[in-house]
Amino acid sequence: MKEKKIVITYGTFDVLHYGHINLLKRAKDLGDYLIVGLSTDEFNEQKGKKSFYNFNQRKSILESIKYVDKIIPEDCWEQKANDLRQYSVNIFVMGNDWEGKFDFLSQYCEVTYLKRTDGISSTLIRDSLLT
Ligand code: C2G
Repeated sequence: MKEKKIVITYGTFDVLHYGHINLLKRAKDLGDYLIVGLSTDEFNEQKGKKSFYNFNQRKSILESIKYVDKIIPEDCWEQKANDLRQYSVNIFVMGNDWEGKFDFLSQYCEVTYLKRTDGISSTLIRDSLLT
């Protein structure tokens, strides 16, 4: 029985769009099981982000995405190393706007940065809807 390759990624995933989907699809394609550490509303404040949808709304949207197998709350910067151990993660994935920022996690698992999808962001969507 082949060991399941476990992939994890983290983010706010507000106003879900094809850039997020692109990231989630490629992350899942790297393994067999994808965990998403979804930023809580409180952690978003620490990140200086105010999401349009609250945590439960963002969670229910992500749960409907076929690439996502499990969602855990992300409520601090420091939890990643514990998460990687707790869930026996093989690959940590982030968009390359984070390039290099999580290399310290390579002591626990493979760290991969995937190209960010150009031309789309939750902010762009929100701003264009407001004009
Ligand atoms: N992303 C992407 N292309 C976009 C927008 C986002 O590939 N056009 C990727 C980001 O690089 C990130 C993921 O989608 O890997 C989620 O994006 P955000 O919700 O903006 O995540 P962020 O606020 O950067 O939070 O501890 C890590 C943080 O929680 C990451």
